[in-house]
Amino acid sequence: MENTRRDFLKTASAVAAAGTVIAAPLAVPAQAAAAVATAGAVTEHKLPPLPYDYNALEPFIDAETMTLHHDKHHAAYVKGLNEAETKLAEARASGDHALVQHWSRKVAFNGGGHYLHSMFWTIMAPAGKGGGGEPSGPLADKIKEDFGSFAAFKAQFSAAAKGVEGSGWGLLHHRVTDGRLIVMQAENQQKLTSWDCVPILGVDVWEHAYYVKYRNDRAAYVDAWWNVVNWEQVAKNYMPHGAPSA
Ligand code: MN3
Repeated sequence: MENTRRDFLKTASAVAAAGTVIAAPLAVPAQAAAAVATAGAVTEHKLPPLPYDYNALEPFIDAETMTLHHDKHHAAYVKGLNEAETKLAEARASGDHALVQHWSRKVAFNGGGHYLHSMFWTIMAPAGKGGGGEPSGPLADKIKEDFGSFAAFKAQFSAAAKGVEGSGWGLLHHRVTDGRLIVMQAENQQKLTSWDCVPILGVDVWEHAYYVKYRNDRAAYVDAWWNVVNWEQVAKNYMPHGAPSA
């Protein structure tokens, strides 16, 4: 115990000493630059490939929409997230707190976009080849328990998705605090979130998700979208969290 404490103190003083040296910019500029880079280390996010062809979800979601949505829109969120995290690290390192707030907002928006789109591609599959139908197993049981029936869940989820004000998402969450499944809306990519909720299913209701084929008829798009829901993947998204222990 005493040794550990002594080692810690020794390490701490070594760090303090190193900090003193690094703080002298003219003496060791290379180390100073390295210290800043370490403090702001960021992960590079990458656009995940679509798990199927662009036209695989036809006729319910058209190839042109899928191409633009994945290659342009999702790619822009990934780019925006990488930029925002880099700028945020720079703002923190320079102590510019006004910019910390600005880039934090950009991280939340673009990070939300990257996360939700990454999930969105995987919870869809070609109709009749993994897409459509109803869930089975523990997820089906839980939907019945929390909503009364699959039809009741579907009606509630559809209403939430169709009713999003402006751009956003209809989402099915697993609430980790009590294990319940709940339907919520999200505005943009990150607003109206609840901290104890993990999304396991979502439908993008931004106009870019449906306007090419469905024009202004969001309701028709949402109704058609059920034909390509990949329930096997949704069940996988649900299972890691599991039911809370009684
Ligand atoms: Mn989108």
